[in-house]
Amino acid sequence: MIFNIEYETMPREALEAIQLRRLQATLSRANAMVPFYRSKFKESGITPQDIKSLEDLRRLPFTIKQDLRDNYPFGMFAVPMDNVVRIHASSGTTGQPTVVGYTARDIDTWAELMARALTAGGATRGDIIHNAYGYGLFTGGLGVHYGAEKLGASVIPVSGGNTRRQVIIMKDFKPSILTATPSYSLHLAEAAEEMGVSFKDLNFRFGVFGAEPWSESMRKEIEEKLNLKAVDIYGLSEVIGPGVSIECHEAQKGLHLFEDHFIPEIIDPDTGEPLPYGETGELVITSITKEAFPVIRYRTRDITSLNPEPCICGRTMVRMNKVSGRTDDMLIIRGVNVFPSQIESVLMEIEGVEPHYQLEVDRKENLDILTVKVEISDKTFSDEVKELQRLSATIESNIKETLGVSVSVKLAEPKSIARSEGKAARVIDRRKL
Ligand code: DLL
Repeated sequence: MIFNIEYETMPREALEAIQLRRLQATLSRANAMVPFYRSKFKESGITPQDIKSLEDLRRLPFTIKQDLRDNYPFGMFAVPMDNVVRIHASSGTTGQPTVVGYTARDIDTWAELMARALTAGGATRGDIIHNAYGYGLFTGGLGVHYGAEKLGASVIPVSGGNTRRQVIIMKDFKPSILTATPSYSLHLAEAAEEMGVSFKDLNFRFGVFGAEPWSESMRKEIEEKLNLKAVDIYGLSEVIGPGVSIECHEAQKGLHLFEDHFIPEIIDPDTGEPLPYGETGELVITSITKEAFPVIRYRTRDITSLNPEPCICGRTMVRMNKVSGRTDDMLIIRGVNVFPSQIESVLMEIEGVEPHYQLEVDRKENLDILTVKVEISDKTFSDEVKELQRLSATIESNIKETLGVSVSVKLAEPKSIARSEGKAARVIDRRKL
């Protein structure tokens, strides 16, 4: 570790003192510069000066995605526009895009965080990073890119897409680290196989996968198919982009959250009440060093829990468990709550099934119907009809047993489900059409 090791292994008391100081400065700036925060604070009868301890943070109101949309595009910026050097935006697939800005110092902070993240994942200066996160308004590509350069590694800015060319680059340049969404990494593996390139002959040591939920079983699948160690990275554009938290390569268990820049809380998504360490709920983040776009008690909608136990790697920062999904991706099927990643977990444990699936939700006669469409392997595809019926029945009963929900299963031909070049679209909810 070469970056700010003193923060990552700091005793809690010292860390909290830094957090409080940075929080107070952020609140004052937000209050002075962002009309939205000023009126929110006023409404709740709180001034930044009232926040005298980290516990006081709970007295502040939440910020939600709709607040960012209401202030589209630049209304939440806390610096004059001539201090903003970069703008990113979310894709807006679930409504109006949210727009975020960075000062030159923010870009530097982000690069430093990503360098720390890559270091925790196991990267060093000598590594060659094949960066297949999309470059553009999405924060994945440029986020990894700046971090890799800050670290001194060599980055290949290949972005997403043009998959066959990526395989040739992997073969010829011999990168040692792959950065991509988990779903795109499987697409790369498939393309390589079609081109007669084996990951066993490539040089990858590990991969840094994130930007979408992926289960532990998917991790196993990726590690096997790509012949590398897979670590999970988390982030969101509203908070900074990738680099909010990452697993260390030593433990691969829980994502260390960079608490010198972000204060995490877990709340009950229904009541907004804070939950203690260990309990699962919605992650809320307050940024404490961002200049252009600070967020105060931002409700991420991501479901996870926090673990304060020290890690075998030596970092003392709190760990987030793997995000199981977003509150708005949760399917409620006849009263049962299901996350796509839970279905994924069950599917990946079944022989003959490929890691490509889609969930279709319909409503018939006032009943929710969930259809799990999953690809089968070439070998299974040539099996007798009776065998396929048995496989279908096994999937249905395993899902029913594990998640308590009845689904109907459609076995799909190999390579028939659309591949993603970024975040996979796992759910088609026709109830919303
Ligand atoms: O996805 C930033 C990112 C880029 C993270 C590359 C990691 C790697 P957004 O496009 O704003 O930013 O989407 C953020 O994606 O609120 C989560 O719902 C989801 N997400 C991100 N990382 C993970 C992860 C980027 N490791 C939204 N596991 C977040 C599960 C994730 N979900």
